[in-house]
Formats: sequence, C-alpha cells, structure tokens
Amino acid sequence: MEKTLLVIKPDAVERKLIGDIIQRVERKGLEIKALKMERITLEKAEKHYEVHKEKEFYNDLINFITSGPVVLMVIEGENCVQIVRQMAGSTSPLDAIPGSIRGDYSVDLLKNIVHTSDSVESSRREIKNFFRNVD
Ligand code: FUP
Repeated sequence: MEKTLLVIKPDAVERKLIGDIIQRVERKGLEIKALKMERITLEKAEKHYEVHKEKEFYNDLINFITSGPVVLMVIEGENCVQIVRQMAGSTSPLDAIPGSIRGDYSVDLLKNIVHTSDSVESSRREIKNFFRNVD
C-alpha cells in the first residue's frame, strides 16, 4: 500500500497546530501508520533536503527545520502521496488556496507548516531517513 511522510514543522508545533493537522488526516480517512515527535538532527535534515543543497534558500531551510521539535508521521492509503500534497496546499503562499493546510495557516514561503513527500519514490527515501521500522 502507498505511504507518504507528513512532517508538522517547528512553526506549526509552536503555534499549537499539531492536533488540527492530525485531525485533518484522520477526518480524511487516511491511516496513520507511525507517529513521533522529535527535534530533527542536522544530519537527517541535510539528507531530507539534499535535493535543495545548491539552492539559495538551503541554509535558511536547514536552520528552520532544525530550530525546534517537529511531528513526523507515516500515512498510508491509496494515492496518499497526491492526496496529502493537495491537503497541504501549494508551496507558494500565493497559490495555497484556503481550505488547504498552508492556505489556512501560512503566508510565509519558508515557515509553511508542513512537509509532504512529492512522489512515491521520495516518500520511500524520506520515510527510511526518519523511521527504522516502517517499510
Ligand atoms: P514542498 O514540496 O511544497 O515542501 O516544496 P519544495 O520541496 O519545493 O521546497 C522545500 C521547502 O523549501 C519549502 F517547504 C519551503 C522552502 N522554500 C523556500 O524557502 N524558498 C523557495 O524559493 C522554495 C522553497
């Protein structure tokens, strides 16, 4: 069954949005297979965002994602990668429509509440980076 990684980022944890975001996942009917709260190490953050290594926003991104605790969850369900991305909303605050998580809670390109895997291939890589016992 298809799986995806959803990360509730430090801004959302600080703003007490953990419950809201988990509730959206549950209400949608998706299965939460694993869930944990932790502060991401620099090593894991660099691995997670390795595709952005050369980007001008990379350092800000690494600093932000390691700035405080996050909640990581593995979600399972048919087509869940695409479904959870739609629930998260677009990366650009100008395109994230109200009703999506980012559309409801953020106008900031960097501090954008959640991360979600962008393909089945990256979800496998990302889940392996953060969860040992989920395949
Ligand atoms: P997404 O898949 O929507 O999380 O977006 P990307 O993988 O393109 O970008 C990863 C993170 O980098 C985003 F969550 C926000 C940040 N980012 C910037 O800070 N500036 C940019 O120009 C693009 C992305």
